[in-house]
Amino acid sequence: MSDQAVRNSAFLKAARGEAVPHTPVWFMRQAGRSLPEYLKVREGVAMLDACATPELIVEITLQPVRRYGVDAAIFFSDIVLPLKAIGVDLDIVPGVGPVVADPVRTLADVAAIPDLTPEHIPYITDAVRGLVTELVGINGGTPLIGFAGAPFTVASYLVEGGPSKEHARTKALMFGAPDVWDALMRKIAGISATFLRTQVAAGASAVQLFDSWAGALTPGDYARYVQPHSAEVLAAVGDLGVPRIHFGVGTSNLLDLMGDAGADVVGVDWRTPLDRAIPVVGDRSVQGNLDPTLVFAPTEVMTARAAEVITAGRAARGHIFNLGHGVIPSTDPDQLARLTEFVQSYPLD
Ligand code: 1CP
Repeated sequence: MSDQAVRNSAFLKAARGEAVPHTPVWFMRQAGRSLPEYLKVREGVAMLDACATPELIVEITLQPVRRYGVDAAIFFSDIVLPLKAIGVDLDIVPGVGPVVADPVRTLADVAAIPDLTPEHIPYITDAVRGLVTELVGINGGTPLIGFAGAPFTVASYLVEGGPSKEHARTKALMFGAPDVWDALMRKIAGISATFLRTQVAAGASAVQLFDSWAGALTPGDYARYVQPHSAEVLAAVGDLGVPRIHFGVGTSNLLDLMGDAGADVVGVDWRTPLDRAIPVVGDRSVQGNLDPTLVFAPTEVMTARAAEVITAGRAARGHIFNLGHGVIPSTDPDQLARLTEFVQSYPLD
């Protein structure tokens, strides 16, 4: 078992578009509230404190790998962790999400946000190193996915001050104050790029850029106000030789642009059938996209739908099975175990 084994894992092969021994599978938010072992280690520990404690990061990241034998681990952290690390006054409020004390609205607000350096996040480097050492010995070598928030999605939390449905203030800034918008997006792009580079430098084998809320945009606005900045983040890790996954929710009209931003793999949510997504993303791999609520259906209904996803994924350059968005906290872990087993043992042709 070695780095070579990790490089030859089904997950990385699919990401590179090479032949795979089985369809690789992992789940967005595979660590977290659906797991009793997660709830146990998080008892009395605030989310952002957990994200700054290497032993907890390692343990929580490994929990779903041990339980399900998924084909990749995703680093346990949050898209707002880098902001916290540079001193932005924010918290992750249970049941709500990230809440920012002083929302960013002006050029002076943007100028007051420091750039991120690896020295701000030594616990990230330590945790990635610890994880990579452990993961090399799990299931013949399991890759670690590093991640960051894309500029638009992170900007939404900074500008709104918390979770938002409409992203109205964010888009008002984008439309009404393009100079402030541009400065903010450049600032976040630099922060996300450093966050990704730090994880890869410490041993992460792939990265995922989460632009969860990009689906709020028209293709024209995405291309003009957002894509160049996400492209900057993806380009910043282009020399590191790791596959880049680019994911958003409700992005059926943006999949080509998200691919063109510099992705090797385009993440697709469950609303867009893969047979529609694949011609749009062209010569890239795809990741997705079972409706996350199908785990609440009878097992044979869930697996029948998973089979459809796998079959449709065959037309892509490479396919990584996932849910169309994160694991819903009330998900039964035993259903995810059955789903993992089903995907990994599904005949190749
Ligand atoms: O106390 C808790 O358990 C809080 C719940 C929680 C968890 C488990 C939050 C708060 N973040 C996380 C971890 C997390 N966040 C991971 C690693 C876990 C894994 O994937 O196994 C990742 C990749 C994220 C990324 C993240 N955070 C995204 C992008 C992914 C997505 O789901 O679209 C987003 C949008 C966030 C913001 C955020 N953090 C937490 C919540 C509840 C939210 C969403 C709030 C909202 O609806 O706006």
